[in-house]
Amino acid sequence: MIFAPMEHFDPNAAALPDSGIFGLNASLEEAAVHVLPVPFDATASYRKGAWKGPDAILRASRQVDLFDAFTGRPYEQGMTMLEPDVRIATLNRNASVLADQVIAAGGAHHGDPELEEAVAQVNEISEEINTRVYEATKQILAAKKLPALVGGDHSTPFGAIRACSEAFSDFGVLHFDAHADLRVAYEGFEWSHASIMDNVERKLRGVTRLVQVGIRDFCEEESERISNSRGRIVTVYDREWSRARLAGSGLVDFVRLKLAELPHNVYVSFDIDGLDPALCPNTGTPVPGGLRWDEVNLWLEELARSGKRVVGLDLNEVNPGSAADDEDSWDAMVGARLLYKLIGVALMTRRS
Ligand SMILES: [Mn+2]
Repeated sequence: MIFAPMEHFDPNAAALPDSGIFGLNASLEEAAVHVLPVPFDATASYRKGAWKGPDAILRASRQVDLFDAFTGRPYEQGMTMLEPDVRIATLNRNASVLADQVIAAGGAHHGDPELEEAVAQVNEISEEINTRVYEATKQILAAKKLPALVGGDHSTPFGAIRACSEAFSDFGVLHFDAHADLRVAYEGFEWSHASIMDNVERKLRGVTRLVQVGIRDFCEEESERISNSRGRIVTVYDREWSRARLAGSGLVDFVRLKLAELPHNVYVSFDIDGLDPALCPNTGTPVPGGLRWDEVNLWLEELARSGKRVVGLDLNEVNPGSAADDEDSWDAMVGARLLYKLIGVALMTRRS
């Protein structure tokens, strides 16, 4: 494929159908942002399909307007989506067959040796995904690029968060989600999408603080975990957020106070189900409530103004649903716009 050099690129024109992410044709060297696709959703416990997220977002991204009233011209710094690691598709197929048996049985806690073996194999595959994502992210960081992972389910970014936590000191995670994701080995899967922040909190010493936003679905154990975390986990429950909104309180000040809890270097992990499900109707585990589009923009724009530095990010659980292959789904259109905003904000924070 022949790439048009960046200086001949017209940001006002329609994207070519075979162009790269957001219609850009930046080379690996030119691009400040390397988008890492991880089409894996084997531990999805409810509705499958997030493995199709990277491809659906790539297609829908060509429709996103490149000029943004807040972030300006982030495209000028170049963005490219890396070729998917073919091994991940194989791992996803193998793990999904095994995981489906376990999920259908309601987990492997009944002592059934066959199910226990299936869980052990899924855990092994997840570890391989973690290693591959970790190595890929380390390479992106070594090249001084911004890593932006696109899942896949929410188990996929662990390796990316690990790599960033090792590369930066004074480091924390800003986590948008409907779910607290603090379950210990959900359904027996050590690396479940529902356990990502449990793994981050327990296994990554470099993560000094976790700030969660949009949270409205959690179990009692998770709630106690947050309360007993001595401030290491700061959870902005959706209930608290919506009450502030309904009371007409100053949401800008509210957001600033919560962002001030983050360390200087921030990794943003964005599960799209943190949004109102009207914006992501096909996501794996939708929950009523959540952030409206203008509200998520408020969070991200205040993050850009906060003086913090975004060193890595992910967008996960975007499921295009049953849209035909030649038709973009609403979920993917929202996902592509959200990804562009996340990247634009991250680039703004790296400039200073
Ligand atoms: Mn979630």
